[in-house]
Amino acid sequence: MPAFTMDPGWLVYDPSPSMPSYALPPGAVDAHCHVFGPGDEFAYAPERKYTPCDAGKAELYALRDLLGFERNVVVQATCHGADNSAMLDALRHAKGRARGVATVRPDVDDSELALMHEAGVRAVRFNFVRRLVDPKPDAYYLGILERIAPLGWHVVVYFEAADLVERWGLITSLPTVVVVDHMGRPDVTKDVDGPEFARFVRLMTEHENVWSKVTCPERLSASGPPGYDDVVPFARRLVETFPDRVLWGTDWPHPNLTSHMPDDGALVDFVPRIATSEDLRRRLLVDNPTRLYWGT
Ligand code: 0GY
Repeated sequence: MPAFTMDPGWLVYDPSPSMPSYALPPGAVDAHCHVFGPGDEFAYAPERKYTPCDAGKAELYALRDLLGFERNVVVQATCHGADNSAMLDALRHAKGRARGVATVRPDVDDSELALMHEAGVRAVRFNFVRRLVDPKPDAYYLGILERIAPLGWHVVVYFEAADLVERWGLITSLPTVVVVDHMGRPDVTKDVDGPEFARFVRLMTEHENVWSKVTCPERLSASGPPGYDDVVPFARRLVETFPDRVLWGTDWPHPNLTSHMPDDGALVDFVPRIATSEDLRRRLLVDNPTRLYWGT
């Protein structure tokens, strides 16, 4: 018997994705992906809101090689809470080809932070999405910020469009680079020029430390596969307006999808539709993540 049983109805990642038609440039980084367990080796957190399928480092790095990425940024998933063991183990087996984004609590030991840095962690994630975590007061996040300041780490934030209004003060007060997951989860059935997305664009315009991942068409789209056409104008707007502050990643193994599981090869083929020149694609896939996570 496995230690954990995935949630009923959980959609498992595609075990045999297609080869993308788009050939990724040398040095391309998958800047948003996760590892789940395996649960027998790295237990899922008692406070988790979901139990996923196991999806470990071997499968992640096989996907990296198949799609043509050179590096990964492995983001701590909420099913592991603040126990970063699976993510750190993935980094330690990547031979320098992976960096990490951790979840920590304000009382984390300095020695633990130092070990994480050595393994390749360069950021913490503040997650405000209520179906994934129980919300905490702003002071909690500011406590974490104090702890990571000596390490020079940045902050990755995950919120839904409505949370941006509530957390605007906190998010705009962060003194580090702030990377927003999945464009702040816009409602892509609304107008790209409407007030909701304008608020997000204003965040990035007024705060030059704010970056965005132009990720997850499969999660944001109402029109669905294969084209995820409704997501294109949103992602393209950010890529063209902020070409030096955007990142892209697969989001493998795609937690909590309910309608369909994407083909990761087809997701790579989405990139040329949102970054329409070779220069924009090189900045999105190579230059920006390499500068932010490898410092070069
Ligand atoms: C994502 C999105 C989700 C989940 C998590 O850490 C997580 O559990 O990030 C989601 O359910 O929207 O970025 O993988």
